[in-house]
This record gives sequence, structure tokens and C-alpha cells, in this order.
Amino acid sequence: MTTHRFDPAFTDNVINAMGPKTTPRLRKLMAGLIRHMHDFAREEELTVDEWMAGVQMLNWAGRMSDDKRNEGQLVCDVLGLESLVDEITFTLAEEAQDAPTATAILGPFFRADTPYRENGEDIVKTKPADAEMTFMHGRVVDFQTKQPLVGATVEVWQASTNGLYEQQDPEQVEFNLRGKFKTDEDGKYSFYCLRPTPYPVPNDGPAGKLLELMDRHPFRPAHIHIIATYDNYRPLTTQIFDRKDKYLDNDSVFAVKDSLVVDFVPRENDPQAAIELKYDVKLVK
Ligand code: MBD
Ligand code: FE
Repeated sequence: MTTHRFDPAFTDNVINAMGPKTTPRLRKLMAGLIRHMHDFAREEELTVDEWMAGVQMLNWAGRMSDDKRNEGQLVCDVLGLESLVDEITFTLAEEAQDAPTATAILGPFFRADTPYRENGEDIVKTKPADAEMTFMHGRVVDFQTKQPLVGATVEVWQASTNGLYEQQDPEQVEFNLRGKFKTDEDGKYSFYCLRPTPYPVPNDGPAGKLLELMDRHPFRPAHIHIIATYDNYRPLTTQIFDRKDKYLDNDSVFAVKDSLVVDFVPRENDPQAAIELKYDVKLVK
């Protein structure tokens, strides 16, 4: 039996080809994915050449990805998909309970093996000439009771002023601008870092090609990544953004939320840093 390709019944045939040994969730996700992809192709009258260009992009992304580069994720990011999924996850969690510190996307430059450091340590191990040294500190608290969480983990990472994360840049020592901290008996964490600077996402691959084809710039506003965890609390992945940044309203990966915009302020009497940022992380169970 054949059906015309424009006939929606063709799509049902493809979906119904799934066998009984799937999970309900997988069946639902695959059916939705197939339906939307087919509708997209029909609505846009996608040509073979256009489809093949997309396939080539996927293959290119796969080829250039390894443990130091996650191009597939970056492609999703410039298309807003990771931020959309983050928002959906956050909203569902919020509906289940009240609002903690807002989440933001993980992004492609997280490293699972980041070392623990002492509170007050400087994560700037390779210092760029234009470094604006910053003291970042705050507490991790229970969102509802406001009680400090002692021994919570705060992990941070940021790009250097040349726009590169440590694993992208042979000039930076390993784990430069990264660290994991444990909150002290008052629930406090602290470290020295760079005032973050805006930078373009890597644009020498398919993500950059897509941005160029869509006539978009690759810049992200200055940000610091944070993951905060504590026993029995919901793990938090987020980013904070400099209020003074000019890309707040047009982040190339759509990750900015109002509540994550922070103020860097002048710091007095500290030979190590002329700027500081106080940031409390509020976790929920
Ligand atoms: C980044 O630095 C980043 O944080 C995200 C989410 C995507 C691309 C580059
Ligand atoms: Fe980042």
C-alpha cells in the first residue's frame, strides 16, 4: 500500500511502524518528533538539496565533537532549543513547588572533573593582561527557610577575556577559571575570578554556519556558570549575567532571565580585586 507523500496518512504509517517493545514515553516522543519533522518538510516544501544540507550539518557537528567540544549541543543552543528545554523543566519544577534561584542552560563547556578549591582561592590561574579581578561571594540558603546550607557545593566556570574556555585554549592551564567550593559553617562560599566579558560562541563549525546563514551574531553576554548542589535539594544549574552587558537582550543562545542579571560593584581595600559580586544561591527541596 502506498500513500502520497503529502498525505498525512504517510506520517501515521511511519509512526505506526513502531513495535510493541517501546516505552510509552519513547513512543510519544518519537511520534511527536516524526510528526513535527514531516509537517515541517511538508509546510516548507523541503527539497532534497535542503534536507541534505541539514544532514551534512549534523554529520559535521558529530565529526568535530569529542570530550572537549560538544558541537551538537552548541547547534541546539544557537537554535534556542536548550534554553527552551531549560525553561520547560524550570516551569514544571516551579509548578511542583515554589520558585528557587532560576535555572539556565548548562552549555557545552562544563567539565565534570573540575577540582575542589578552598574558599577565597583565586580561580584565575592564567591571568590575562586585561583581567578585571573580581571577588565573588555569597551564601547557599534554603529558599523557604533562608537558613544557610553548610557543606553545599558551588561549582563555577567562566571564559577568559579572549573568549575561550580553558579547554579550548592551549595557552590556559588546565582547569583555569573553574572551581568547586564547599560552603563553610555559615553557608558561605567565596573566590576570586574575572569580571566576565562578552564573547562569540565558536563559529568555525556548523553552529557558526547556521548563525551566518540566519544573519545572526554569535555573541553571548558576559556570564558565569554555576552549579549548586546539596543533599536532598534539587540540583541547580544556572548562569549569572552582568547587568552592564550590551548583549543581555540578544544572547545568541537565549539563556538570559531577568532574575539572573547581577550587579558587579566596586570593592574597597582589597589588593587582589577592585570589583566584587555578592550572590546568594537559593535551593529548594
Ligand atoms: C557558552 O559559553 C555557553 O555558556 C552556552 C550555553 C553556549 C555556548 C557557549
Ligand atoms: Fe558559557
